[in-house]
Amino acid sequence: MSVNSNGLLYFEHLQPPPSDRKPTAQNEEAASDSSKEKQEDLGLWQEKFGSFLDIKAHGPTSIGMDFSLHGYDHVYGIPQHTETLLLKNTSDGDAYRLYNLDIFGHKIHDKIGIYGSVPLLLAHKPNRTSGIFWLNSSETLVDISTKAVAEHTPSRSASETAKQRAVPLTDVRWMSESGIIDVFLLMGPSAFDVFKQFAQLTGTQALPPLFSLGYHQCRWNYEDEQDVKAVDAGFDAHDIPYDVIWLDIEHTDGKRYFTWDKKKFQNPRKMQEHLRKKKRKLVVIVDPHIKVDPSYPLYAQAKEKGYFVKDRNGQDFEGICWPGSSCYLDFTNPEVRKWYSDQFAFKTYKASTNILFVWNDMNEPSVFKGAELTMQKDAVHYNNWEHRDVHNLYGFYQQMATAEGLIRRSSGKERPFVLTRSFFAGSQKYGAVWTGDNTAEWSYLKISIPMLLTINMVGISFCGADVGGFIGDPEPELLVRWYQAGAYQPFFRGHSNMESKRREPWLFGEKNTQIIRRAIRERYVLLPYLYTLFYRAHTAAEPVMRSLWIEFPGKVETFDVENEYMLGNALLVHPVTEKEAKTVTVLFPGPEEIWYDFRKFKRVEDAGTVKIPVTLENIPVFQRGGTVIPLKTSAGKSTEWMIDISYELHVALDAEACSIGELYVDDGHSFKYLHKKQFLHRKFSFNKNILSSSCVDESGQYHTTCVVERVIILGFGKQPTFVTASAKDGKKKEVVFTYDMKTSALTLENLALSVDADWEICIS
Ligand code: MIG
Repeated sequence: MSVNSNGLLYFEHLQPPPSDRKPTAQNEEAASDSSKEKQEDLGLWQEKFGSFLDIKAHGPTSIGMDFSLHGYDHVYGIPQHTETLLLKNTSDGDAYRLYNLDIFGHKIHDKIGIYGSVPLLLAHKPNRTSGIFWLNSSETLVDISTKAVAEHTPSRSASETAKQRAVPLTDVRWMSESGIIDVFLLMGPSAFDVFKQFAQLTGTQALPPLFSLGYHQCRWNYEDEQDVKAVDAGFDAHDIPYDVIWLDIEHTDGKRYFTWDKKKFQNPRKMQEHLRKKKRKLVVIVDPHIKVDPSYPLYAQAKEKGYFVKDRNGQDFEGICWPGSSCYLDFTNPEVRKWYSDQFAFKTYKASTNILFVWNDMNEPSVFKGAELTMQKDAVHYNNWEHRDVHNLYGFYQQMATAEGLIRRSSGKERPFVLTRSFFAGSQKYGAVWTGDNTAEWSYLKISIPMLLTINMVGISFCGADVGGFIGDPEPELLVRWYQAGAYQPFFRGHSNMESKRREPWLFGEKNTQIIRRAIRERYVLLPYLYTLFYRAHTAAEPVMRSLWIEFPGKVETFDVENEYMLGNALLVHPVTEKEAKTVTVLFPGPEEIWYDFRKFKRVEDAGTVKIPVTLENIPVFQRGGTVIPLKTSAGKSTEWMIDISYELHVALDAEACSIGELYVDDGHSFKYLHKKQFLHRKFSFNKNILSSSCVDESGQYHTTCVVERVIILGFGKQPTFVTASAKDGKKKEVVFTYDMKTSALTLENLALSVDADWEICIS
């Protein structure tokens, strides 16, 4: 990698405003006057944007720099855009823009920034990954140009002639509106090294409470307590697991967050007690704009304490949002964050209980009638930072304060769950993100995969897209396909717009209900694996959802694949994103890899690109040979109903008839795994016809009565004669088994092997 090889390193020299040019109220008037001459007086100290005037208190500020990536022609990262996984050449179009915006009905294949930004770019060539982290939270543009250059190889001996060959080169140019050049070059050499290096700078994924990996049911809006109860009961009536029901902005008293609409929610505490008995949770929305209303305590207090963002004249910045005239809390101020997090205390947030968790929306921040629907850049934050300097951090800080609030209300004991729409580098420490207002069309289902892969690549594993598509009404087939895709993505929530028709999973006929039920149940059964992956994300910065190239860094054919991905290192997922699909074309990286159908256990015959037949029921998911996946033997009504359900291991053999995998278990909700080391981290390995369970981390201990009940070994070559199981220093006992000649799957039943003890299964 070389820096400034195109000579594009630059920075504005800060200069005192010439006294005759100093921006004043008069000049401002003058500028809004169309007289060109007067406008030029202020030169670069102001800018007009539509009807908005941006006065630059510090004058012109901008910085930029270029990087050349030698040998690379695949670059990724810098979310969030509705774009392909592989970043495109920008030389004949728009640059990628990083500027958090609320764009309702955003278009597909657009380089304008939406909602969140992470200024991390990754570059990959065979077996080598590098990263560039441009730490700047002002509006940023990234230009990318990939080309082939001639490389001259001098002759090594008299007999050899000098050679010319074409090698790829990618130039990346970063430009930011303000701030300093603060850039980190992450040298890998592997993608996993880059993830670790980035995590050292920005933190790792917070370990989610287990319930939040279940299915979430959301809508704008669930109307009232009766509606909530009825939807909750609908899940039981249709035997569909779910963990969380959500309340959007209409649950509040006039969009005053932390309050309840007294007519629709007369007894929110009782409603939560009802959900608690069902072992389920509630998530409510809490937006950052605060209604201008002196009788609203939150507004009155924040006003009095000076906690709002100011306009350039030092008054509280006022914008229009859901509640009408609103002020915006200045989350960049640590004192404001502390105060805000105190608002989540049970005694302060009336009728909130410990099953209530939080959703932060509109935190780009969204300002109706603002320039590009956001806050003016010349608004002023804590310590006199202009909004232009910190824009992309606004949502990050709100989520930080919210997560701290939820931790603090539990006296530091419980893990928070906070979903945010806006994000920045490091948001992974505070919870989950989603991709905002997508549309109920096939193309949005398709683009959600590269969008989520990109977000995962920059540290934020816990992300998802609204299942079904937020805007509009999905045809039933699309809804079904979206559930099947979402079931194998990190954050799994169905959500729909106010104008959309109701969309609870049982409203589309018995057949579709059944298929959706099956997809959600597959998700619940898979949770031990998913939770283990989140533990790896939390402790080792490994993304949960991975583009193929991350797992197969030497295989060029995987570098631009964005219609399938790996969930951890063991599952290959290829969601169906075409209407009326009869087949999907799956790329199975090979040839040394072996792949098995995750549900039918049968080995995939050929490597490479294979046409797999599908029906509406199928989710094309494949297990990689050499891996062990822990599952539950069945699903329950919610994650909490499943605590005692036993485990099942899927042991998929590789070419050497070996495999290896892990299981992480803890109480699923507290910080005891951290402070009291109450967890289990187990390893399962299969070698020479022996499957053994051992401990990965001796420092952790956790008691569970759960057992491993069933083991399915995929790709077992022959019918065994005898199978025994033994605890490390205990008695051997014979195991009941069945062998399926057609699939070569060997099933061992009624094992009752402790999860928290060492044991061995020998097959002869
Ligand atoms: O502009 O709170 O993306 O999920 O339902 C609409 C109402 C405001 C936008 C969010 C969407 C949410 C909606 N919000």
